[in-house]
Amino acid sequence: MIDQVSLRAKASRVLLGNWRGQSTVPAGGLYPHQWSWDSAFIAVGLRHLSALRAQRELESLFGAQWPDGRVPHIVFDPVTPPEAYFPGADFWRSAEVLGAGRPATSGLIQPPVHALAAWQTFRADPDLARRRGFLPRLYPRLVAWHRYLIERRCFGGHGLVSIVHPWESGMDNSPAWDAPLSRINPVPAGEFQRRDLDHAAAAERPTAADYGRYVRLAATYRDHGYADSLAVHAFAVEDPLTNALLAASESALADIAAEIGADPAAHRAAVAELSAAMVDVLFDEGEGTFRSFDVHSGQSLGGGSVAGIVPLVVPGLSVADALVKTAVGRRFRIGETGLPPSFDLTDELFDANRYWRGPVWFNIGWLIWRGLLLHAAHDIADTVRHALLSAADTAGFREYVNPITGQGLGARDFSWTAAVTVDLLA
Ligand code: 2M8
Repeated sequence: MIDQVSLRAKASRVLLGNWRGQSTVPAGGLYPHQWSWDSAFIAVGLRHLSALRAQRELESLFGAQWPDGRVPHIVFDPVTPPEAYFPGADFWRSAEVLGAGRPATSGLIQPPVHALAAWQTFRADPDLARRRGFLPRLYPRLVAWHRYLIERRCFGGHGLVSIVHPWESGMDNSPAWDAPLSRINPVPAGEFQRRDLDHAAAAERPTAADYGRYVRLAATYRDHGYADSLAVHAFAVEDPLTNALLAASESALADIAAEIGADPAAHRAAVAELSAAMVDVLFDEGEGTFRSFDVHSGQSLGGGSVAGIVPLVVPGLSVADALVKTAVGRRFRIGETGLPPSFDLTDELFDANRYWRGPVWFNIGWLIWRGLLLHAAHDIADTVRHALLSAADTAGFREYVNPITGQGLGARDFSWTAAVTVDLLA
């Protein structure tokens, strides 16, 4: 039996403890800056504790938006020592592109869940949001963000967004990226110094070879002035998670547009177009899941990634029933455990402890919970909700947990784990 009052108090302590004045760090030691999609999930939880802070969380992130519309995946905290995180601001050198006087950021992106978070944040306290002009100020920025994705990142000619680095997927070392990553020549481990291993066990993090490839891809992008073209990007993948969150966020943008007196029609049309393209290009009917598409090789990737069932968050998705079936089937077993593993439990690449190669992540669990509710799978959604709350409680708001034993892994006092807990309890 979960003690809901005490769990909410504990989660609130974590979330408020990671607040740094304008935004929230994912975890004090391992991630001492602001991360893009973390801030969106954090706002969803924070809105129940302080609607003002939740609005600020998103405003500070969009304050670092680039003129081309991209929302950077990391906004660096200027008072945190440079050696606290690798690759830091001195690696990305955003000022060389943006000029001085702007926040130092990375040049990559992360999944576009922000409009969804902005709409949820608005709904927590509409009066405050209206008084502060929260949505009228954020809406054009959200539109510019989505426009960047659609206009600058559609490399495959399918009307779908490509990610150009595993870090952009948010699921950094997912087995889904093994094939396209294997073509990248890693930077030798001696040429940079990882900082993550100061805070987390090596067996729970990406390997040295993965990191060498991450650094190569990021340095190449940087050295081309963050220009988006297939000639620059050796890694270009249409990922179902990114595209599904864009579609769900376009649906939220329609609600936001209607609230502020703008025309929601284009956003509704975008939801329909994105979801049709996803089903057309990425859906694997035989497996009942979405796969990524590797733009360079023309191959489908990663049928075992949980990213393939996250499109449940897209309103009106035509293949939702098939996804629910896959979610409860032997590969993910969500109906029994309530805890979605990040990778197919039956696949030989499944690794119960290693980061995005098997462990359960609370933001993904939250998205699937929402998707199940959206498609009227209420009982399964309830199983997921209970399991997430109990896992967060037992493990103590860890970054991720082993899907078989429930053992807590990665960072402690992790912000989005706490944020999702607060939202699930609301
Ligand atoms: C992880 O990624 C960062 C790089 O962006 C890292 O490993 O250093 C991922 O889990 C990502 O999804 C998350 O946003 C970030 C911060 O929590 O950490």
